[in-house]
Amino acid sequence: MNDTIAAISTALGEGAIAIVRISGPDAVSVSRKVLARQDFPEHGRMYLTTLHDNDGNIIDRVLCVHFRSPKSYTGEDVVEIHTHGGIFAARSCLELLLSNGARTADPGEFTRRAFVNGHIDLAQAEGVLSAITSRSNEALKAAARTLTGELSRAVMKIHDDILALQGKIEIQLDFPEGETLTGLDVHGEIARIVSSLEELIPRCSAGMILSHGVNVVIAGRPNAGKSSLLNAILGHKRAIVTDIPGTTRDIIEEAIIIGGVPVRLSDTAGLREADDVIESEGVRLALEAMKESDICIYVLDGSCDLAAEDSRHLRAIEGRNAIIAVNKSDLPNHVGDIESSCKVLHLSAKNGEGIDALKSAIYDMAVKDCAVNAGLNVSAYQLEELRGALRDLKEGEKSAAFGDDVTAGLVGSARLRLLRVLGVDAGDELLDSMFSRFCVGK
Ligand SMILES: Nc1nc2c(ncn2[C@@H]2O[C@H](COP(=O)(O)OP(=O)(O)O)[C@@H](O)[C@H]2O)c(=O)[nH]1
Ligand SMILES: [Mg+2]
Repeated sequence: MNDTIAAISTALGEGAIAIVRISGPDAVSVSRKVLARQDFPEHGRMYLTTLHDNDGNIIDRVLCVHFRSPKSYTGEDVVEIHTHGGIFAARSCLELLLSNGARTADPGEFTRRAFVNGHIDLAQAEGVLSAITSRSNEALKAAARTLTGELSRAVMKIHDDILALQGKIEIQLDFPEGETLTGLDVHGEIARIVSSLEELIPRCSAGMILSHGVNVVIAGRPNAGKSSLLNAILGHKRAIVTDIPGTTRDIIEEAIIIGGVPVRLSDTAGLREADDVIESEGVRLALEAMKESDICIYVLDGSCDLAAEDSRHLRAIEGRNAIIAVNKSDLPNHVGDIESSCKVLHLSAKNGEGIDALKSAIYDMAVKDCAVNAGLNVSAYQLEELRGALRDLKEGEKSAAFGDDVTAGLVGSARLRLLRVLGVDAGDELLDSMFSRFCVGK
């Protein structure tokens, strides 16, 4: 980490400005080689100057700013050069910096350096990534909470409570048989820690949903009105609707935000024994998509009798996250009562009746017990560690009456898991996988 890295930190394309960022011990000296102005840098002050190539030709008029170590994003000396937008100015600037001693930054390397230098922990790094990738206001708020340290503080507080408890258990272990530390209630203390974790984990699951969205698949027999339903949910015509069965053969995917939750909606080919190869491939894909969905909306044509094939699919979705949409409520009902433990909604894709109720049902099913309005971002790895810590503590709670080695071991294991959520002692492999998810320049 004693080299100096550079990258374009803004998206490439036409725009007012582009920012090239340089970080490392030679950030200032390398920048000076490509800038006319030599009298900077005062910390945090913007300078107007020109960028020139190695032959002295002026390339662009730019602004530059220096953040002196350790008061910078990475903790190192950082220079930012603000060129004009578009592709060429920023790219020329970067190439000049590279030809004067800087190296191209890897994806997420600025943030990785911020982490290694102790400016942020791994939970905050996840928040940074989520802020960049957020697709809704709710997701952005979760990212802001996380990157400003709300999750880190909550995890640290639980960690400290465990540490204090561990100390007490250890004293207890040194006591002679039969004697107990006065006022020590291991069981009660673990229970309190368990409930803090039980409050925190749904917030993290919510963050996961806000970041990754949910995969909702619309399935059903031909002509049930699946494509009409997709269009009705989206509020515009996306899929072709006809009265010819077998119109939709491929999977049509569209993104929509419902109550701040990003939803990927897929319309699929109607489920039937198809005799042409294209349609039967469509049916195969539809069945696969149904299986992999987070939520399945099974559409029935309410104006027809229930087909044997429908009964079979309804049985298959029992117990799953599924909504049965009895469509064509504008026509007389022929399908009768649907016996299922899944939620059944009567609606009309044609006149819009019941569509809002369907969206609410999708939202409720997606967020279930998650605290979406208080979401926090974690990676799958971090969420697994938090859940593991909860498991350890619950196990520890069982043996707590004895206040013995077993309890001490479990409580200790939970504490280490919490440290891993923050990235303490994280190995290169974990950091590689974490930061490779970032873009270059962040
Ligand atoms: N009356 C009525 N007709 C509908 C409704 N939804 C779809 N349809 C009609 O049913 C036929 C099949 O619709 P489509 O969306 O293509 O069904 P898919 O094969 O399941 O995708 C078309 O003629 C639609 O106009 C509805 O709610 N009410
Ligand atoms: Mg269709």
